[in-house]
Amino acid sequence: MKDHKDDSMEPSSPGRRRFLGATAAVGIVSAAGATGAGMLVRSGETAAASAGGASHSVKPGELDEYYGFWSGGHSGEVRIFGIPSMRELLRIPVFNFDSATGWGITNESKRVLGDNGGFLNGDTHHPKVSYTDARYDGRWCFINDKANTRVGRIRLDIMRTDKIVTIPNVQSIHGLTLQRVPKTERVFAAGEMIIPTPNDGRDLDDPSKYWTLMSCLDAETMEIKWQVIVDGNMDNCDTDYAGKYVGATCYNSSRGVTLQEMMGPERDWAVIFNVARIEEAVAAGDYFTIGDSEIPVVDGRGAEQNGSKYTVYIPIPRNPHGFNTSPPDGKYFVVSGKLSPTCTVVEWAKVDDWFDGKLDDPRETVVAEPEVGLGPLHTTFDNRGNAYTSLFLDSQVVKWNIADAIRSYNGSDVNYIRDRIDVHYQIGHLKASLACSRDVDGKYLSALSKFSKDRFLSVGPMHPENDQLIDISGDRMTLVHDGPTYAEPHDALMVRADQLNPMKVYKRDDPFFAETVEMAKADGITLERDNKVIRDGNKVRVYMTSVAPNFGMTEFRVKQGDEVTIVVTNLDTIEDVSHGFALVNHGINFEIHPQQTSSVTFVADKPGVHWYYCSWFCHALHMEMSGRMLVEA
Ligand code: CUK
Ligand code: CUA
Repeated sequence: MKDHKDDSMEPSSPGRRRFLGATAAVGIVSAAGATGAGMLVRSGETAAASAGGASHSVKPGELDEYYGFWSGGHSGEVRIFGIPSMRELLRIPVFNFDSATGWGITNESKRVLGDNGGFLNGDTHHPKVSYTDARYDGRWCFINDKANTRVGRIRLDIMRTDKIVTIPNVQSIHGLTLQRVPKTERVFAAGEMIIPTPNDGRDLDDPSKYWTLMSCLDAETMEIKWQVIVDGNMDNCDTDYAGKYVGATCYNSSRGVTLQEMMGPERDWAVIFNVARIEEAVAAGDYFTIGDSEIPVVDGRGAEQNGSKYTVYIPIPRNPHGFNTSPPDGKYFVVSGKLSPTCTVVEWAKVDDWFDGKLDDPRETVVAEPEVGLGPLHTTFDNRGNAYTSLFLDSQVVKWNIADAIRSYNGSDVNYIRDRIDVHYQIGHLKASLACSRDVDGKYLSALSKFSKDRFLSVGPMHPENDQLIDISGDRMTLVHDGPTYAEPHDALMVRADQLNPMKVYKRDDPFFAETVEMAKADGITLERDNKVIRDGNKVRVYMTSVAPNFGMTEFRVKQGDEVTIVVTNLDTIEDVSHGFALVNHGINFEIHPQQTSSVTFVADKPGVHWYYCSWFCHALHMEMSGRMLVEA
């Protein structure tokens, strides 16, 4: 019944056909052996069909139990959903231009975008919310940009991006993860594409000299503390629950530059970084630098000898993907085979043993390797010892028991597969509620399907992605919601509603617009009171307030060619009474939330009358909330 219209895993290579020929049978056999006839593959259950339980329904006017943080993929944004209703609550622009909020237009957002404000695109994959003692602490959400090699940080009190950093010496930040214990002081960003180092025109034709690096950022300052150069590339990554390690998958251990080459090896690896040893090396000056960059780079290469002082390379079958540490104690991590029907379970304590010199072979850290199905990508967890793995090729989520998988690996004849459910279709990431934290509760699982095909009305050749919600609280998984989404969520996480405490109105001393406040001070302006035009040569600064339904200034006069900065301070004190400032025919529109100051700078190059108006519906007289910019020729 599954119609895999997509073959994008590998369209035409004989390599994949060989692989499927060899392993499809294995996957099917293991599955059939697991749950018995009639229980194995179930058709998708709809919300209506499963409405009997209905604990997941959120009635109009009721609030959700969780905030869901969704990556927006190549839209460059991060989205917030209410879970379990799957209602979209907010889109937070990060690397993208956003017409509604003025992200990329205002001076405040341009300061965050920095030199890369010129790029109007990003590709967000892995949102991660900061921790204290492996519990969400509501400070920040970090997010990678695969397209332009950046890391962004969202302040969760105002739900706006406050820092963006470009990572040097690498191309494509794909994996992103955070230190959990004692709290998030470090952010880890895994470089994916391999390039010459420095990438200045040398070694173009010699991929044996292409490398990538793991980068560690200071979560508070967002400065890059150090990098580690590795063999192969990296894609997904995660940390332990002890603050000691970060690890990443590598799907290209052969350092290939073509698909065929990347599919060559029978085994690639997960590479684990020993953070304390790396930081000791940096402190001792045992590092080098690359090109113009001053970032300390520690040498973590040496896959043939299983790693270096700082790294260990654990062999994992066939183009591994997904790297997830099991809650609530962080005892294991699970890596998927992607082109192997297996998941590999590694015990973090055995990684300790490796670095303590107690093991001869990195594979001794592996405690289980269950067969789960075809195209395993990512794994998430409940609070009852079960893992849930997404199967891209099978379009399923498979639930399996970790302890039984370990028993099976040790030779016991036990069935570790607990359940399977169809998802629609071609699932990438999945994430259970609170599954990256000690508070894991085993209630809901989001399944981020790449194709929706027949699930919704047709909207042309491209269909929405389908983010499904699955109730995992019982023995059997139940599909409870289809959530069509726009390009293209890769990863999501759920934070309990009480774990976040967003502000209702801005504080007047908020750092987000502190520089603008400084500028006003230098002009002798009190933003909370003054409506004034300051001329400074051909630079004109227009300060105005807003209180629904009035701008403090309904006209101002400038000369053609003036560089005009408009600063609007919203004096409304009630949450949700936001105003917008749109200047007609100037490409300008931005948000000013209660007690916020926002500004924009442009050249008034067109003589005449130019109306500005409030773009955020705020009052019965919202239409009348407007004014004129008079530009003298
Ligand atoms: S990657 Cu997209 S499905 Cu960027 Cu986390 Cu696996
Ligand atoms: Cu102010 Cu609409």
